[in-house]
Amino acid sequence: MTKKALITGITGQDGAYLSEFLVKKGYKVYGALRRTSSTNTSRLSYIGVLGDIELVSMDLAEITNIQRLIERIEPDEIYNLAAQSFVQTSYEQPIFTSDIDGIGVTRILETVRNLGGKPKFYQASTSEMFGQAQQSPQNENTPFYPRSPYGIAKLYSHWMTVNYREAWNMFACSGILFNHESPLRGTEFVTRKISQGMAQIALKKIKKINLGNLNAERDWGFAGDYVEAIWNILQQDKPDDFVISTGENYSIEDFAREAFNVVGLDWKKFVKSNVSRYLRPSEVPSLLGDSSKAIKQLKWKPKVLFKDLCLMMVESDLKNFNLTLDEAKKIAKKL
Ligand code: NAP
Ligand code: G4F
Repeated sequence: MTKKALITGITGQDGAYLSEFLVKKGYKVYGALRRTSSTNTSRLSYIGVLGDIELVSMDLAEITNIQRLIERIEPDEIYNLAAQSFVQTSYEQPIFTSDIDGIGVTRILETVRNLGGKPKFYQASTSEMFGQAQQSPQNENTPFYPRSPYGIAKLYSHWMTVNYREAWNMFACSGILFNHESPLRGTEFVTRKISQGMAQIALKKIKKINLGNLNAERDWGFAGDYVEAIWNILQQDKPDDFVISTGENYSIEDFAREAFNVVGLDWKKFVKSNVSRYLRPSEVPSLLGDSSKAIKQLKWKPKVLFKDLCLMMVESDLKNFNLTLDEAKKIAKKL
């Protein structure tokens, strides 16, 4: 029988990659999006799945909406990817972030519980929960120390997911995913800001990219690899939580160097650092994941690592401006 999956946050980066993955596996995919003033299904079109999924309306702020939708669809699996996912914004909108990223998850969990706990549930937990990391690398047993309203809201929903599993015997799991990027990454996140900015510099549209703290380190993987792990987590015999990461970390400076290097430019000439509006009130200095459990139990491992990820993102952003890598390299020689 065809399996039914409900993906919240369908318009986001992971929503696009996960829906592509599930459609290929033969799932009937329902993609939940919230009402906005203009349609924002561009990632789904870009990846070519818009026609293969059914879009449904759902906002994590509204429990009646969540209940009606889940009752009607009767999904086998729910992937909760919806969130206010930008850490910087969570300092400006801590209450909204807590409501959507924290209580919003409880709204889904309560709905599933009230319906007899049938659909399997995946929660998009995050390495941001490790925050001021208490040990390195971080695994499933590392104590949490979130440093942002986003990280704190996500920690609440992480523990709620654990609690519904233990208290109500639900198949509720979390993937503790480290940063994962792609050509579909939001342009406010640092990797995409750099790859897109670099393409704009090559086209002489801008002269510099303004960034914040270049010393922070992240364990960056490719979103296309990570959605495979997400699906795998719900296919296990027992519900559990897994750290998903590459096991390598690099600084923001490393990313800028590598991205500019792709076209032969020296990043130092084109990046302004420590721009105050991009500095975090409480920074997460370094994240590095240990995915031994996922490698062993899920038989999962990342395929795209740092250098290839940089190249993929730079090439894609150049292409968005109708530039090939060779053309960009020629232009770069004159900059
Ligand atoms: P993203 O691109 O920012 O997508 C977030 C999605 O959530 C969007 O579809 C957004 O809709 C939706 N959303 C926001 N508020 C909502 C609300 N009130 N009701 C319903 N939907 C709402 O994020 P992503 O990178 O794909 O990440 C997916 C999930 O994984 C998020 O929960 C994120 O926190 C988590 N995560 C991400 C990473 C990472 O490195 N990417 C790492 C760990 C965990 P709009 O398009 O309408 O804004
Ligand atoms: O790209 P970022 O905004 O990602 P951040 O804060 O690590 O959060 C992302 O990963 C989390 C997983 O750990 C997810 F849960 C979350 O949803 C999101 O996807 O910033 C990365 C680092 C930070 O240390 C930031 O201070 O880059 C530093 N940075 C330096 N200059 C900048 C900038 N970040 C942004 N966004 N913009 C800058 O100009």
